[in-house]
Amino acid sequence: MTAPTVSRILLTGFEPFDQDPINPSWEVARALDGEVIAGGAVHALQMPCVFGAAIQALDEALAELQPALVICLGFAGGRSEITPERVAINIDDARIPDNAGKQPVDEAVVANAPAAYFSTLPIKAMVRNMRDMGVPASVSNTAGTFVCNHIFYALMHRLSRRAAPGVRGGFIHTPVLPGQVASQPGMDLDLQIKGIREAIRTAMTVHQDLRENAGQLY
Ligand code: PCA
Repeated sequence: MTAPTVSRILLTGFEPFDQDPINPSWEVARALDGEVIAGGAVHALQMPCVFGAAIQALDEALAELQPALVICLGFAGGRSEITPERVAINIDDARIPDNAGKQPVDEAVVANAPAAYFSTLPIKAMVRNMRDMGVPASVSNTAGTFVCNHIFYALMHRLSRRAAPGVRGGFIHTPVLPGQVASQPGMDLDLQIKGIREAIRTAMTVHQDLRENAGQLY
């Protein structure tokens, strides 16, 4: 008898940056490493917070794993909810240097490529399902212009060109942990892990996203 096939899910998180000793996005990814969620085995990968090098790490993981689903996580200081990102833009504009001291200003992530890509994850269903289980979540319409948007754009560019059709991917920002930023309450790591597990389960099982208002006036 042949063993049932388990597809692979690539789940990335970032190393700490900007003098923060911890990056919650990696803590969440590594906690889920090895779990099987809706028939997909999670492979966690820590990404360098470095322009260019992060894309290289992503490319190597895509080639090696041939995942059926790719979700990149990053930390968003200042946010208190889990925020699936709607759109990646083709620009690097760094307010602070990355971990290698690089600080690009108004450079394309990929030269001569489209201005933007939408996430192909069911972002509204993910938010709905996370909220339904008590995890604060909302759709975000900007992933910024630092290394997170950089890797999100590179991922979507690659997936749009891949020979294997139907590989879905996108990016989710994770919020601050309690105590990480003095002025913010933060979200417990366990709750963040629960939310991302549900987001992955949703991405594995919901093929048509909800048509539900998640717009913003500004
Ligand atoms: N957050 C940064 C880069 C790495 C991370 O975890 C960002 O939002 O761009």
